[in-house]
Amino acid sequence: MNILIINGPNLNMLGKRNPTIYGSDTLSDIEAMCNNCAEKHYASVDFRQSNHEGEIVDWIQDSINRFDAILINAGAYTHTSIAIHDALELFTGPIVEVHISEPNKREAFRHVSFIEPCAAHRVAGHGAKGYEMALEWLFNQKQN
Ligand code: CA2
Repeated sequence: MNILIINGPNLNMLGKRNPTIYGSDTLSDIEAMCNNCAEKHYASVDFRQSNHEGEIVDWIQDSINRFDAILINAGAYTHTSIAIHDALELFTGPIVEVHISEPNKREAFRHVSFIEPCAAHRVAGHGAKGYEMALEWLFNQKQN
């Protein structure tokens, strides 16, 4: 199983600011955690981050027929991007939406997700560990 992991804007700042909301793990720590988890399941992950909406749309389009699943933390684009929503609709494999915090328990403008209608599963509010939980969910699907 080959999984594309997409991280949206500002997630490159993880572990460097706002530890009370997002914890102290850096994005590199999360990448290492995802690689370890995938290895245990004889799977591979391609872990990426971008601050640019169009680049994320390009990655999703290019992932069609190249990846079995997408795990996405679209950051603030979660709440604004119809373009990312439309690109995800083209992908036929499972999509998992991940958030470090629980946006539904924060400001009202974070309560809308344009990713959610495209996702087979959502993990939010579990910190960096949520990425591992999302991967484990995907691996369990494969067995069912
Ligand atoms: O909880 C999440 O994972 C979010 O996707 C994070 C986004 C936020 O806009 C979403 O509502 C929820 C923000 C990521 C910004 O990450 C930072 C990390 C450290 C310092 C500053 C920003």
